Amino acid sequence: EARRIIDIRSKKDASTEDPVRKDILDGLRSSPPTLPTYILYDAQGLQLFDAITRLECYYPTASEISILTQHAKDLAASLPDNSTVVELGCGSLVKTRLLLYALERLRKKTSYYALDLSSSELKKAINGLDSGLKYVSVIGLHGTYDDGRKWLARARSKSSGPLVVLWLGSSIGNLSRDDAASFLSQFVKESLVAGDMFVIGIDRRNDPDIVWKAYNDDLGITRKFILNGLNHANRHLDQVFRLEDWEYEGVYYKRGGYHEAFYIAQRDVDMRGIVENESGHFPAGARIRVEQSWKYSPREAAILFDRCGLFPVQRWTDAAGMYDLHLLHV
Ligand code: AVJ
Repeated sequence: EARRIIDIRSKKDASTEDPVRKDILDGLRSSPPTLPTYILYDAQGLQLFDAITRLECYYPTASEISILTQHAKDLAASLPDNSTVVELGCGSLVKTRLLLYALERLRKKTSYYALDLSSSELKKAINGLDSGLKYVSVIGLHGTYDDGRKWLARARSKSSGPLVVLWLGSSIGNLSRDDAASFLSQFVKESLVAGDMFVIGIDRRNDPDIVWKAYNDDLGITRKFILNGLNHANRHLDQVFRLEDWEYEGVYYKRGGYHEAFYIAQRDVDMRGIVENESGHFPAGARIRVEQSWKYSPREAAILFDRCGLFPVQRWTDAAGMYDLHLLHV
């Protein structure tokens, strides 16, 4: 019997104008030019990302899995009874299932809501969980982070039970430090109350070579993942990107502590037909940024939480000291 998915996408997505197209064009016109990071996560992109998480070089997933394998029981025990757990970007649920099964073993009644952007991948993920769960209920939420935050605010006003927001995989790294602070603050202010909790997994500022290799694997899976974003963009832009015109490049900025993923023009590319004016012209070597992956030292993470009204409860780290899982309360 299939688990339920609730479509929480905001109405404007259903109107005639295409908001994804607008985001793409806005990004291309800005300087430096960018593409929205979420274009990486269509159904194909989610599958490629899942392949990345199985690469040996992509250590954040392995680190987070090792933390959860060791400490899921502690974490489950630290969450309130009868809580509503909402996960931002649940992906394949390989990691989350460790927590859900720990909650089940502790017989802790929990309503788990898995939010993601692709309903087909979401369906596979939630229906791949053990169908015999008695204490943990599982429901899918189809929408963006923004839709999720608004949904949570409504859930908050309807129920007085504790809310827990789960944000794994160092996805927070895709926001700049300031944007991460605003994003978390907005959740705290609009959707949560005192006693609610956040569980956040964050990659550390590790050895620059190791970080760079995590985003530049020998099999070229990351390259495929990033370049697939152009296929997704093409579905909203009348196929303006010719895939052979673009190549992937990853750069790690050691001082700032972030990795950037770019599309590099392989020859002179003219998209002025669709992006009017000079910003539609990309000479060979020109770059379009699609992703940043910010890393946090434990100190930087503490500063971030402090700015957002989140109080540290506990922190679990992997044996190699490369990754942290934070439990925080509002
Ligand atoms: C899932 C957003 C955390 O930025 O490390 C992996 C995505 N991009 N390889 C990251 C990603 C390239 C990943 N996050």
